Amino acid sequence: MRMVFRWFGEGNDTVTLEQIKQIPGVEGIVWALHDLPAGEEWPMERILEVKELADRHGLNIDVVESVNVHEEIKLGRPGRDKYIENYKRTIEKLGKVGVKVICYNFMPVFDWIRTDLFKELEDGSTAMFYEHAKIANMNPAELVRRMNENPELTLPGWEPERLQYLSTMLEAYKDVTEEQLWDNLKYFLEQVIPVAEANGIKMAIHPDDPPWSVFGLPRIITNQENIRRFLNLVDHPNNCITLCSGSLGANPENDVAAMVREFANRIPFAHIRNVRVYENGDFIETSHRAQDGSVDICDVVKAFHENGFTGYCRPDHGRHIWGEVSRPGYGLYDRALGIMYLWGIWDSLERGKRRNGNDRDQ
Ligand code: DNO
Ligand code: MN
Repeated sequence: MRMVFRWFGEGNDTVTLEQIKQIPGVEGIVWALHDLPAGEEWPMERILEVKELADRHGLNIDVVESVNVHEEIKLGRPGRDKYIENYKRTIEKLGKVGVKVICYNFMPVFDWIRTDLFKELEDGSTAMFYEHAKIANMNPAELVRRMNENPELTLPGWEPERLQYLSTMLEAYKDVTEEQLWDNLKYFLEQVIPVAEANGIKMAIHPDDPPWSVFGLPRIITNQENIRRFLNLVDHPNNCITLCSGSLGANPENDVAAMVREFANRIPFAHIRNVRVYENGDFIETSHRAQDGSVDICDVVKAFHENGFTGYCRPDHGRHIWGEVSRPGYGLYDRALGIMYLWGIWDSLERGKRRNGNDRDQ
């Protein structure tokens, strides 16, 4: 298991590269050019800037998250070919500087959705929270109207430029079925996977978060069966997934460890974090510890270990603790604690394996 840490870039993150380097066992940053709009080809000078900075701190840049997919591609519109060409050029450039994994997602319009970014917990820490009824009862058209009148009603994680096009986008997706989204994903993969292979890169799709349809928009990377279907769309070793235990774990029907066991050879990158899921469908992001949430993190790590996992792993989100002020979910403290928990499980499994091996030798 190779530990990496998401970093949003100079001037765009409260965490420094010096701090990241001091977390035990962290070897690289998970990065992107966050200011570039989806669909644009990434300039080589900008990529090299990040590489030089990371090199100077002894960190690698092997994992990129995300090269975002333009909506025209997800919508399957004729304009998509131009954006797919740009995507291919970006893959080639990233391959040249040694990137090994590109994480992306195929969620229409929105990335992850939460209703509260700083929900207070009993111990005074705060975490990201999803209130099921709030989203389920929201009519998107009504929502857009209210948000336009009242910008503070905006839901967290919604980028301003997306908000602007929100009504147009919701309208555009009105007739896009799940089956069409599958077709559009296949079309995209058939073009980019050969380029990824030629450049030594694994494309790793991130599951939908939460893993169900929101605002009537189709969502397809949601459960074990659909991930199986995804991997068979283009059955190729470079067509892979990012296994995110927190996203998939928000649906209690998802057995995350079972997914690790089934898809092990197609998981080059893992996000390991915990969520506490309530009966009414609400969920909150908790500490990584198995006892604190609904996902059996010990079993998830064990499943990776059993399969000799040599891919990259990051702790994904954390709570906000000890008074730290950071971007939601991306503080230093709780993610660093999460890493130490993951290493604790991993290292004891490694010791156990070695001990058993020695026993057999004697
Ligand atoms: C949620 C996060 C996501 C992820 C993107 C990847 O679990 O990891 O925001 O970064 O969906 O494209
Ligand atoms: Mn994730």
